[in-house]
Amino acid sequence: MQIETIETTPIEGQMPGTSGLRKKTRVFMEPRFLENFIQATFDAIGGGDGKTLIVGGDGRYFNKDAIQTILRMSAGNGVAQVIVGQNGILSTPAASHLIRLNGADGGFILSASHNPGGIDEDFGVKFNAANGGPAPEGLTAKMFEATQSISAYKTVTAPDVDLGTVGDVTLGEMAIRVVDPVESYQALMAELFDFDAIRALFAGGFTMCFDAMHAVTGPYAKAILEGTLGAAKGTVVNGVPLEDFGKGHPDPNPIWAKELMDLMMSDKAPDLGAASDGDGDRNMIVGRGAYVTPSDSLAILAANAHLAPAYRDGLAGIARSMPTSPASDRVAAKLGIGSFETPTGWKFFGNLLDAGKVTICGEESAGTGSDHVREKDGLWAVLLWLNILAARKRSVADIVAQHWQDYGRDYYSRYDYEAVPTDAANTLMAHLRGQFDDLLGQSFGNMTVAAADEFSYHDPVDGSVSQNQGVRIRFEGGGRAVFRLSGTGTQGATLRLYLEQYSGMDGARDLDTQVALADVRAAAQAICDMEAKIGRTTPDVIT
Ligand code: VG1
Ligand code: CO
Repeated sequence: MQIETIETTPIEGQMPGTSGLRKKTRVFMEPRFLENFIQATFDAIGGGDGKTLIVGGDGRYFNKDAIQTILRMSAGNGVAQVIVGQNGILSTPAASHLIRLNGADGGFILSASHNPGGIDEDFGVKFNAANGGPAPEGLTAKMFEATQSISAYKTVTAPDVDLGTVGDVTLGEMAIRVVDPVESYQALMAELFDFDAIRALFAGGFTMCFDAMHAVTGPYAKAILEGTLGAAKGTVVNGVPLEDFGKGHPDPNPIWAKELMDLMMSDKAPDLGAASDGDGDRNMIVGRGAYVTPSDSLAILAANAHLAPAYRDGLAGIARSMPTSPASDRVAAKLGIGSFETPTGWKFFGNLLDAGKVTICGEESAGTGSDHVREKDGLWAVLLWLNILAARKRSVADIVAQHWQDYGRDYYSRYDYEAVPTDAANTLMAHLRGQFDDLLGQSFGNMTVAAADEFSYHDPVDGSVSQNQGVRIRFEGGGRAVFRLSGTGTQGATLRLYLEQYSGMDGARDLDTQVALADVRAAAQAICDMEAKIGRTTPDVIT
């Protein structure tokens, strides 16, 4: 098969964000857009010669076409072998596992995660490295550089490869192995958790609703929860992946998984409610009448992880992204293990996990994971919760309440302001950055500023420094506001305002979250001069 070199010119805007390159689907479908980015990735990793890659995606619109392009370009770039999920399906954590299991050189994951899918919605490409984790900043910088100087890409002319059947095929000299997307992931979960105990839990009448949101976790959740663990048929809802996710936002939070939330707050609620996102790396956990914030979930999972076989010997350490509440820090302190604060995005956990400094990581955006892969893992979090519930034989609400009693409560909420004109968002951030010194000791309503700065991360493993990772304002009395601009949006800027208030050990633990955060919210909005800078204070989404 003849390798073809096709001339091209750089296309603007191919800088990967928090989690890969994410754009409107129609942008990805423009001539050479995907090709340029894929070739730039090959160029950044020193070419494809002799390499083994994993390829798969979350099944959204354009997934199959993009995979065929990537297969042809892999053959054009001399790749030796590609392992691809049947019908092009792989969840992000399953792809991470396949990279590690097969000693692959990396992998392409096609997904815009929690963003909606469809021809008029969003698409994305992530490249994960040989450790199974998202490309670190050094690599994404190289990829971006390559997009700016690209002059040609390599491909082959060939008909589409049949990805519908598990087995081995070839594309020219390149071997392609089509694998069941669930099989090896399920085997890994069976190693980590006490499946017998979870089976006994379900056999004893425990009920659950898992909302796969018409996204990639449907087949995984059905096989594991209903198939292997004996959960009742119908436990998994919206379990068939659709190209447009049934026109929903596959984002597992109380807003976009509202049906599940309503069920869990009703008198028909099962014992556990859970949901995952487009590509299967996020999770939402709700008990009967009790929503668990992702920051609390991380802390509770860390505090109870020893109840699952994989973590029986304890944790090496815990890492959380900076905007995530410090609830997990308190657990680390009690356990006498290290705690780390990283910038937003899973790529920053990779070094800590590889170096064995941490075992469990999490983000406020509903991402939790461990050293079993190098991605956050939605179903893993659900299974760890199930394992803990099976061991402790208490309700989710009880476990959360007990945790707050032992550690105090971190009230937490995130406000998202979407499609803000980019200039206005930048002006607001500049305004914040310009007043750090003046803010110290100033009062806004009931809140007095104790510290104000911008987060820079010094990676303790490789010494790299990542600047401008978000503005932090700490208030006296345990309040905090964090401001940052999203790196996953596809329209204008998304301003994220993260609010938290610690109850202390003796404070009220049963307040309504928004009531508990009213003072810190008012102070935060005053400090950034929100109304004047972006023309509104009411967010699009509150989680
Ligand atoms: C968001 C979240 C971040 C998460 C990222 C990718 O980024 O805040 O915590 O890691 O999405 O998640 P941002 O820059 O928009 O705030 V997903 O499920 O794409 O893989
Ligand atoms: Co995701």
